[in-house]
This record gives sequence, structure tokens and C-alpha cells, in this order.
Amino acid sequence: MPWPKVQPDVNIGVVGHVDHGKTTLVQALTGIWTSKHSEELKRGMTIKLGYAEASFGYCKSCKTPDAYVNEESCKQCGSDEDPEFIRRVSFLDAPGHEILMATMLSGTAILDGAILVVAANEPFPQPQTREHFVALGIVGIKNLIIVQNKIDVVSKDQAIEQYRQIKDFIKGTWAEGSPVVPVSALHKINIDALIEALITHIKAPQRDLTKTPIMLTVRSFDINKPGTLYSELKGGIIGGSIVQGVFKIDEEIKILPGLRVENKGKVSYEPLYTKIASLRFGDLEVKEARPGGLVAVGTYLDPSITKADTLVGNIVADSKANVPVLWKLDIIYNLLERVVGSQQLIKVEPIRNKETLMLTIGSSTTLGIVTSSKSDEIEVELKRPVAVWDNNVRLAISRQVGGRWRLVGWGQVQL
Ligand SMILES: Nc1nc2c(ncn2[C@@H]2O[C@H](COP(=O)(O)OP(=O)(O)OP(=O)(O)O)[C@@H](O)[C@H]2O)c(=O)[nH]1
Ligand SMILES: [Mg+2]
Repeated sequence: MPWPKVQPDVNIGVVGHVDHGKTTLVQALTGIWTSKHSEELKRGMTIKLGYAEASFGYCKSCKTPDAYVNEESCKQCGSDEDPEFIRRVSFLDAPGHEILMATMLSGTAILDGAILVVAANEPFPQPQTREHFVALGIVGIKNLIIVQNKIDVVSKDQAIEQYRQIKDFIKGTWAEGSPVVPVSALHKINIDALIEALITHIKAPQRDLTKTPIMLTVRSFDINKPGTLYSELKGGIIGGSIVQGVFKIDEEIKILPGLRVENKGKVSYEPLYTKIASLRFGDLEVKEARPGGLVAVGTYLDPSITKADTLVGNIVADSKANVPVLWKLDIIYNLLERVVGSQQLIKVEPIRNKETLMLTIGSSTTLGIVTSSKSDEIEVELKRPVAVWDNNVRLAISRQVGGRWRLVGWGQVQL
């Protein structure tokens, strides 16, 4: 029986140090190469958040882990009986380069689980291995799988030695007990064991579908070809992940903080109001969208408003939802002991009055100036406002250390 066409039930982040093989691993799992932009192809690195979906199934005629497959027929045993569908999963492929930490952080809010990719042929842990691991802990990810990649280029002893180092690293942390799966993403070795871990270890969380719907925007586009007639123009598209509730076709929505408006030197943001024209997960059109996967929301907005990711960081809510948009945040915060993203582990100094911080809340990244600071609470005036849809959401705090934005702490907004 052909596998059903459904929306994914979980979002899994693929994170880790630059060049450790995240995009190659997503390709091994889904068949899709997520780096699509010309700059990414030219430089051979991920710059934007990549996205791909895959369906996984189980072949009854095979033993585990061979039985776990990502295709509708089993190449392993060639049995006439096709594998049974288990679930559809979405992967968010993060950039690993240290200067793209803000992009990685902006993706963490929509994750239900993560794969931390570690290259077996480099000393462990590398700076962004540590920084991404800490970032996952900050947003409260519960489900982690560690993938030891590139095992094709190390000896068995080297692989075992690093496996022990990884186990020691996670001991006593939120991730203790997470499976460590050795693979070669490039040669597709042991990918079935990884699929098994994804199915057995990363469960879909309980979703509250009765809450007022909220989506965090991670992409926005104009899908019209240059020269399209005005009468044939399609409205702007917003891509994101629903964090609560259900969105339906024809629903009235608002986008917050919305559009930047400058009037006589004064900057303000105006919410955008529109209706949902269409809902899509990849090429699957749906009438209702729930949490899980990235949904492309078709709107009636002028596509020039949504083009080239302009709306990234906004939230989409039901038009009647009460969501505060704030220029000033009171934050109860904690600092890490050490800056984890640099080669050396530098002590994190206390937050000073008037210093500039980078805050990531949901998929939104904004700079702010500290206007008052105590040992556990700061007040920050933002350069760009943020919509705070839930006061339990954790925000990540970064500061410039040695000319780079580094993750130094986390906090919670006091509403
Ligand atoms: N030998 C070997 N090389 C691999 C493997 N997986 C990935 N590579 C190579 O490692 C390099 C980096 O791979 P990517 O998948 O682009 O790495 P990435 O982690 O996505 O990199 P960024 O997104 O820039 O952080 C490429 O040359 C890959 O071919 C593997 O299993 N074995
Ligand atoms: Mg990549």
C-alpha cells in the first residue's frame, strides 16, 4: 500500500560544528540537499536554515536495524510485501559556522528534538558542538540523538575512543543517556540504525490543539516570476512552524510586530492583517495545519511585503489573539559560567548597564541596550520590538566576545 501523505509530526534540528556533515546527513535521511542558495552552493556551507521532510517505514521481512527504511519498497530483502509507514518527520538543517549562531538560535524554538552531528575525525568537542549543545539545553529540548559522523575516515579504535568522550561529555547533563549513533552520511552507512533511533527515541510531544494558534516565522517569499501580470499575482507566502493550536483556510490572521514604518524619523511597527488563502507542507495541500513541520501559509498580502525573508522573526496569530508587542523587556536571567562558542573557554563577565546584547526569542533576533541591571534581572530597550506570545518561553542571550556574538546566557520575559 502506498504510504499516506501527511504533515510531519515532529521537527528535528540537525546541529553541530561547521563541516561536520549536517547537510550530508539530512540528504542521506531525506534524499534532499537543503543548501539551495547560490552563495551556499559557491561556498559549500549552509547559510540559511535548511528544511527537508522524510517518511520512515518498517519492513517486516527484515531484522532491525535493516528493517527501518526511508523508501516505500525495501531494497534490503526485495520482499513483495512493502514496508509499513511509521511516521513523517521534518528536519531543520542549521548552519554550523560560528558567525551564523544567530540563525541556528532562531531555529531552536520550533524544535521537538535534535541530532547533534559530531565529526569522528576531529578532536571532541569543537566550539560550536559545545555552543549548539548548550543552546538546545537552554530552549529545553528533551530528545537528543548524537551522531558520530565520518566513521569511514577513522579507525575503529579512534571511533570507540571518541564515543567514550561523547558519553562522558553528556554525563550529568540534560542529555545523559542520549543514544550515540556512528554513521557515514556520505556513504550512507548505518543510516537505518539512525532511523530506528529517530523513531524510538524522539516521540511527538503532546500538543494543545485547543489553544489560540501561533506560528513562528522562519521564512517568507514571493513566488511570482518576474513579469507576472498583476491580475495573476499570487499573494505573499509565510513559512514557519506552528507552536500551538490549529490554523485553517480562510482564518483571519495577524502578523506581529509587522511592517516597519518610518515617519518623520520615528520608527514604528504596524501589525499586518490578512486571511489564510492556502496551507502547504511541501507539495501537500491541507485545509488545516497543526504543529509539526514547516507550513507555507499563502496570504492575500502584497508579495513585495513577504519577499526575500523580510518577515522572518514575526509571529502569526489568530487576528483576535492578545499578544503583546514589546520595545522594552524585563528579563529574569542566568549566565553561563564560560563562553562556550570560542576556542578557549572564557569566563562570562556580569552584564553591565548600557551594554548591547543580542536576544533570540522564538524565531526573532533583536539587539537591545541594557538600561538597568541587577544580579538576576535586567531591563533591555530593543532596537526592534518582539511579540511575546507566551511568558514561559526562554530567550537566549548573546554578547560580543572577541568580535563575535557568543551565547552567554538565557532568560525569561516578565510580562
Ligand atoms: N568522509 C566523509 N565525509 C563526509 C561525510 N559526511 C560529510 N562529509 C563531507 O564533509 C564536508 C561537509 O559536509 P556538509 O554536509 O556540507 O557539512 P555541514 O555540517 O552541513 O556544514 P555547514 O552547514 O557549513 O556547517 C563535505 O565535503 C562532505 O562531503 C562522511 O560521512 N564521510
Ligand atoms: Mg550544512
